[in-house]
Amino acid sequence: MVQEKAINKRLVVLGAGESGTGAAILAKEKGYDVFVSDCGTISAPYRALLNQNGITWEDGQHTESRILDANEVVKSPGIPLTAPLVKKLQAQGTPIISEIEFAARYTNAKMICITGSNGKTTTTSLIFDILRRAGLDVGLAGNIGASLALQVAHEDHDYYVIELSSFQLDNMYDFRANIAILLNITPDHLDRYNYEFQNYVKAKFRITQNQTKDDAFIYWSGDPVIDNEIQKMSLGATLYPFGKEGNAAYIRGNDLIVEAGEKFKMPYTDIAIQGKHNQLNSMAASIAAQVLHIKNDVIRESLQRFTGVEHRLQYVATVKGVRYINDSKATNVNSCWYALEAMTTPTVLILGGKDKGNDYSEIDDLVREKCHTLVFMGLHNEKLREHFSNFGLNIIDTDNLHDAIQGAYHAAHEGDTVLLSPCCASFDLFTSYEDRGQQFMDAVRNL
Ligand code: UMA
Ligand code: ADP
Repeated sequence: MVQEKAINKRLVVLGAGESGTGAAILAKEKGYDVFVSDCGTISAPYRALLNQNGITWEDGQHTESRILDANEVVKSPGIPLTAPLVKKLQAQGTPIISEIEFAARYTNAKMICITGSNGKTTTTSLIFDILRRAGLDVGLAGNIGASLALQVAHEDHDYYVIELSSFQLDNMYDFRANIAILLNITPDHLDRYNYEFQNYVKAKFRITQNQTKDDAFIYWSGDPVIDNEIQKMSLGATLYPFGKEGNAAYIRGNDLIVEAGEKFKMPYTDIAIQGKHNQLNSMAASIAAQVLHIKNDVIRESLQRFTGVEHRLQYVATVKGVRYINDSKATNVNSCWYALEAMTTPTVLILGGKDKGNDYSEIDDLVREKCHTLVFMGLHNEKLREHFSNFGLNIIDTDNLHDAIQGAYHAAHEGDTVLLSPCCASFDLFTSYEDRGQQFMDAVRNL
């Protein structure tokens, strides 16, 4: 643990959402002179928390003179590195760190960190479930919703299972993950990385920085991007690849096999979360558990009982013989690929939203194989139209959820599946992917 001398140190926190508010509260507790600045409107619960803790804040603006005077800045992950103020801070050499980096200075907990383009939340939640079942004192933190900083301030745990986004990793320097998991890397968030995939790849690999041989790096060996990057690097951690026979975890015949500790075997059909992607997530989680010396019986029980997280290939209802599936969290093309891959009936696919620089060709083959109808749901469907119009499929072009669901409902036949797996962010029509998923489920239940 690095214990900084905080007294009189001027710390500015940029952004007062979940991340920034948590960082500010921890900083105040540790004796920093804290100032929080948010250019939007700070929401009422966070404002109340800041006030309760006697923290000075502003919203509706970033007062530059005060911010540029900081000794150190904690930046919320939603603020891009290209923001003019961030560039000014960088130019004058002010250290800018993420809330996770800051919080980690004040805990001795073991850190189990999960990143990847897809599967982070599922794998993080599954590992959390295993650790809790094993009776460990564990917190769930990071990109999954709850800030690490607030937990460290209020209820420090022995272990943290932390979902890390590339945005959080961008500003991490001294942080060391005891267990780092890299699930996969496919294009996402390219708008934040100057449309250079390699910049995004590098951000993901920051999860391995500072690791030593006492730490574990668990990664999918079947991912060509990860494989290529590993060839170029010298990694300090003990490596636990998964996915191929002979790795620390793999599928042989009908069995999931894990060999990072005492050999563990179970039929993969007994895993509660289904689909090839969830087999991979289960491998990563099981290796992490074995590295932590958790008993195989506990791992088995968790894999059998953990039923997944909302908005990820979530069954909603069957209406007139048609199954409706909510995969609203599929906010990039690769996650939609796995959703389509898991479909076992003819499919009506609802997709569209805020495009993040998508290349839809990745799903071409599966769309041709599984879908008879595509429903576009977004304010800017031009790219979808251009890409899919010559596939010879039934295309329904909409700009709202009501029309999209009605279109899907009339196009689907008994025995089909209607799948919401949008490939895109939700912000053109909805406030979040949760809002999109919830509205979809409500509408389906009202059909
Ligand atoms: N803001 C500024 N200045 C700016 C831009 C924004 O002050 O130039 C302010 C906004 O007005 C707002 C605040 O910053 O009040 C929001 O900060 P934020 O967007 O970083 O959001 P937080 O509530 O702090 O949540 C963040 C993560 N959000 C993002 O990365 C966008 C949460 O991940 C995370 O759970 C939380 O920290 C705690 O770690 C959410 C997410 O959407 C789930 N993540 C992305 C994803 O999964 O795709 C990466
Ligand atoms: P993340 O937190 O990385 O966004 P989630 O677990 O929330 O990951 O899943 C997001 C989407 O990706 C869902 O549509 C889910 O079905 C799909 N998914 C889950 N795991 C994987 C994986 N290992 N590879 C590809 N897609 C996945």
